[in-house]
Amino acid sequence: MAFSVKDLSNLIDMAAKTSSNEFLQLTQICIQLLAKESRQVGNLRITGRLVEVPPVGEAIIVGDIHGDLESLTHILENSSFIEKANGGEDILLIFLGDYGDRGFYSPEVYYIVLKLKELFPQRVVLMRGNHEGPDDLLASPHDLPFHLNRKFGEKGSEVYLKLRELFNNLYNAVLIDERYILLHGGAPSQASKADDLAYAHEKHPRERHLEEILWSDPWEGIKGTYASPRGAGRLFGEDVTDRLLKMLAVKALIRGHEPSEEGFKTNHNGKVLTIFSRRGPPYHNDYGAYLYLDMSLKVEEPNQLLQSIRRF
Ligand SMILES: [Mn+2]
Repeated sequence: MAFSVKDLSNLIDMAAKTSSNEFLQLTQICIQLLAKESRQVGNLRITGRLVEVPPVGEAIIVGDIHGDLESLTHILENSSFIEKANGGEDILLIFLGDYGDRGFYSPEVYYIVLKLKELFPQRVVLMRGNHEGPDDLLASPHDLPFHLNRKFGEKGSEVYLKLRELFNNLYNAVLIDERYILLHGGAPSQASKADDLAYAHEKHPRERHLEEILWSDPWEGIKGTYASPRGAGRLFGEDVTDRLLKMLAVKALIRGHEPSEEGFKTNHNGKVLTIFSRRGPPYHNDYGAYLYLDMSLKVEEPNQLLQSIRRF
């Protein structure tokens, strides 16, 4: 199926008009795609739910969307992802998780994201956020089921259960070799090897890696970790960041999870970059941001990431 950039509006149209059956089918296709992704998929090396990417080509990195269709549309249009992927360019579209909840267009956002995965399976990487958590650790308020019922009527519950199945197949983390580690919330403070990230979902809840990956936040001026006001995950200090970066032989941590007025912020002397890609209520940020990254660029110092930010 050939797709041109002009078809972005078609895609939005399809999302508006989708039936519950079509949505269910699309979700099932993506569950199967994700479940069978292992070892080598295109340029990607897959271990458990960790993706390793060689530092070549370009990557568009998208933070929390939370049902904000306008911001998602802006990013797709502005980055020309569909056009470039169709043209065979070496480009990845990586989502840091939190697709739904707290936004009216949560079903439509899911539809577009999943459709892109179906169309470009080797170029779209879907990570897990705390709003796609495991059964015992789901974010609250969780209004996705409400929006699915609004859109699909009584079939909304069936669609919701299918999406819950999808959550369990999303990725815990993405490692861009020698450059960056990407995950939704924060550094798993007890991790001692890459496999602790790759298999965090299998070790949950015996070990806290997955909880911290999905829920934690960086904090200044502390050593180790402290209890988080979120009630899950931890606040982690620069020493925890340093340990993770050293363990994975990368220079910076890229994550979403926290709204920031400018759409992005840095912590721990630039070694943690937060990207938040949705705008407006119920959050207080006037700007959203995403990253357009040339992966081949060697990282001399973590702050150079700021040049790759696209704010809107
Ligand atoms: Mn989050």
